[in-house]
Amino acid sequence: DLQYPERLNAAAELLDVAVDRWGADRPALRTPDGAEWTYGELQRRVNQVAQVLVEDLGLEPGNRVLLRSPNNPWTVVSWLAVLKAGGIVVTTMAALRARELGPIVARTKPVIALVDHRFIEDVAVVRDTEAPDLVVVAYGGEVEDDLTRRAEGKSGEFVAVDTAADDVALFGPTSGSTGVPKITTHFHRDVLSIDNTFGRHVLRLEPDDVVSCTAPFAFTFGLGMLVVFTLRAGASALLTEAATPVELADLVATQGVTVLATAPTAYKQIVKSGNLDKLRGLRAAVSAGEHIPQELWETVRDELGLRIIDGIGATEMLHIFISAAGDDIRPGATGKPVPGYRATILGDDDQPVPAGTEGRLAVIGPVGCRYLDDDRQRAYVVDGWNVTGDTFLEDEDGYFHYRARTDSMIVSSGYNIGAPEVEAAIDGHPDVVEAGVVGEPDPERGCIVSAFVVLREGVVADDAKVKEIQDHVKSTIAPYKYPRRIRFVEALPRNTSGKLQHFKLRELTTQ
Ligand code: 3SK
Repeated sequence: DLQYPERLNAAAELLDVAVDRWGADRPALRTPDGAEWTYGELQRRVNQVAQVLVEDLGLEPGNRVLLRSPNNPWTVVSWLAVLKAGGIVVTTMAALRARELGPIVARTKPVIALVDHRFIEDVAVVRDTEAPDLVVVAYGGEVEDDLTRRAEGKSGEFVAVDTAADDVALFGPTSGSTGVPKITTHFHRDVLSIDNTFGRHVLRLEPDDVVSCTAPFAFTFGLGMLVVFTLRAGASALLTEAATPVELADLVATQGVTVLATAPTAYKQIVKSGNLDKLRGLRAAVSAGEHIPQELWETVRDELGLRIIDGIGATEMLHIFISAAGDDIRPGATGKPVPGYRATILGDDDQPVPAGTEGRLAVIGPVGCRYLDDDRQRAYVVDGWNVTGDTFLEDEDGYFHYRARTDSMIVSSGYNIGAPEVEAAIDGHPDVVEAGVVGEPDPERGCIVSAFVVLREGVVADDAKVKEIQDHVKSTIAPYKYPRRIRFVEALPRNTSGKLQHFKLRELTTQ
C-alpha cells in the first residue's frame, strides 16, 4: 500500500484517477443550498484554476500559495489546483487575524494568495506589512479581479505537473505552545498515505457515502475527511461553511449525510439539545481533535447503535494514527495504532514503559513531523519517533488510552490554543498590567481558556471590565481563542527567576 512511484502528483491521483475510475457524472461536492458539482465539473474547475495560476499568475513548481477561506467548493478547487500545478499550498483558517497570519506569511513566503472575498482584509494588511510582492486574487462577491471569472475563460485542459512523490505538497501551520507558529511540511506521497492507512483500514468510505465534517481545511482533520478520503472513495462531500451543532444535526437529517466527522463538543451539544435522533441516518461517525468522553460515546451507541470512531491525529502527522472502528473499538480507549503505524509509551528516561503505565506517546509510520526550518523538530522527532505531546497509557491488549496533553497547549472544543499568545493579547489591553492563561476543565468544551489578570491600580474589576477584555482579545486574535473566564488577581505567581508558574494558576482553577 505504502510504496509509491518516484513521480507522483497527489492532486492527479485524487481527482483524475477518481474521474477515470468512478466516472465524471458522480456527485463530488454539495452545499446545503442544493448546489452539486460532479467529479467532471470539479476536474474542469481545478484545471481552469491551475491554468490561471500558471498562465496568468506565473506560478512555478515549488512556489507557495496561501489559501484563506471557509470550507466551500472553491477552497477544494484551489487546494487541488495548487497541487496539480506543482505548487505548495499553505492553508490558513479564515478566523485568523492579520497578527496571526503575518508570521505564517513571513515563514512560508507565498507568492500568490487565493482568498474568499469576505476574508481579504487581513490578507491585504499582511501583504502591506510582510509581503509587498504577494499577488492576492479574491473570489466571490463583486471583486473586480475574480478568480472564478478568470477561470471561466480557460479551456479546462491541464496536465498535472510532474512532481516527485517526495516534493512538498502542503505547509500546515500549527500554533505552538509559545504562540510562534510551527509550519509542518507534507509531501505528495503523505497525502495518499493518510488514505492508505486511516482511510482504507479504519474509515472505509463507500462510493455512495455523503461525508460532512465541520473541521476547517486548515485543520488537516477536515482536509482528510472532505477531500482526500472522499475523492479516493468516489464519495461526495457536503461542504458547510459554519454550522452550529444543532444546524449540523439538521443537515445530517435533511441532506442524506451518511458519514459525519466532528469534535466531541459537537456530539455533546447535539445530545444535550435533544437532537441526537437526527443523526439516525449515519452509517459512520468520526470524532477527533480531542478525546471523546466515554459516557458520551456510550450514549450515542445506546441511542443510535452507532459506534463513534475516535481517533487521535496531529497536524505534524497530517492525520489520524491511533483509532479503531466497529467491533475493534474498546469503549474508553482511543484505539490501536492504525495499520502502517507503531506506537509506544515513553517514560521520563525516554525508554518504553510497561503496559498499564502512563507516559508520553511516541509514534512512527509513513507520515511524520518535518517542521520548516525549526529547532522544535528535535523535540518532536526523537530517534525517528514522533513524540506528539500527549500522555497516554497502553493496556495489556494494545489499546491506547488518552490521559492529557503533555505540554501547556490548551485544547478547547478541538482547537489548539497556545496560552502565551492569549496572554500577549490580553496584555495589550490598556488597563492590564499582566495576564496568565491556562486551560480550565469544562464539561462542554473539554477545556476553556481561563485568564488571571492583574489590572492597573484604580481600575474597577467588574463584569464590564471582563467583557471589555474579552472583546479586546476577540478583535486582536482569532475570536475562538478568547478567555471565557477571567479572574482578577493582585499578582501572578512567579518562580525565583521570574518565570510565570502556570501550574499554580491551573491549581487555582480547580479550587
Ligand atoms: O487533533 C487531531 O486529533 C487531528 C486529527 C486528524 C488530523 C489532524 C489532527 C490535528
